[in-house]
Amino acid sequence: MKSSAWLVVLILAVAQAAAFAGEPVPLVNPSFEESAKADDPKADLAAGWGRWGHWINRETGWSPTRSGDCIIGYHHWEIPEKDSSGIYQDLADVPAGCDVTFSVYAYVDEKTDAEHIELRLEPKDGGKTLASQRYELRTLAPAMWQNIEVSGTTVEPGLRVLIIITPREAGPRTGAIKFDDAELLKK
Ligand SMILES: [Ca+2]
Repeated sequence: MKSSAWLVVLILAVAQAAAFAGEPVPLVNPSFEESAKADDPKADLAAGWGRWGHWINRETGWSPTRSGDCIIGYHHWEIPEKDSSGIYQDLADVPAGCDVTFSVYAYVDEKTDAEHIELRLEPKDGGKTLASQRYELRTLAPAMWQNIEVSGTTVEPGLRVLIIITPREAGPRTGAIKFDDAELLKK
């Protein structure tokens, strides 16, 4: 094949990859480096993110991180109850009828026996689930950063993205899960 033909093939492949990848929608503080408290850089709440439940904290001293110095750490071994914990962010600048993919990197520590991680899409400010993807902990390889994602389509303008962890049904519970580098893409 002539070199110009190879170039055409390469351009088409790159264009296809770009179309598949989608267009980034900026998240606030996707790597969790920014504290929610201006006077406390080590605050356990990340700027731009809401949260609920037990022991899901921004951590400034855990390792490994995937990027930067901070992550979200889920302290499964310290969870006293069986209800879920999670974080979420609302985005105004996503149009109605938009195909989106939300992803984050998760690192499951060895011997973590939580039930599952759910990534969910809801309307902005919450409401009926638009899409949900559940990852059973036992199906995730331990001790490595891996990308997990959920895809869906908005109905109204705006979007809420959520990361939800369900602990083991009954204690004692072991292990921890780290999260870093969230991303939102739209088509
Ligand atoms: Ca980070």
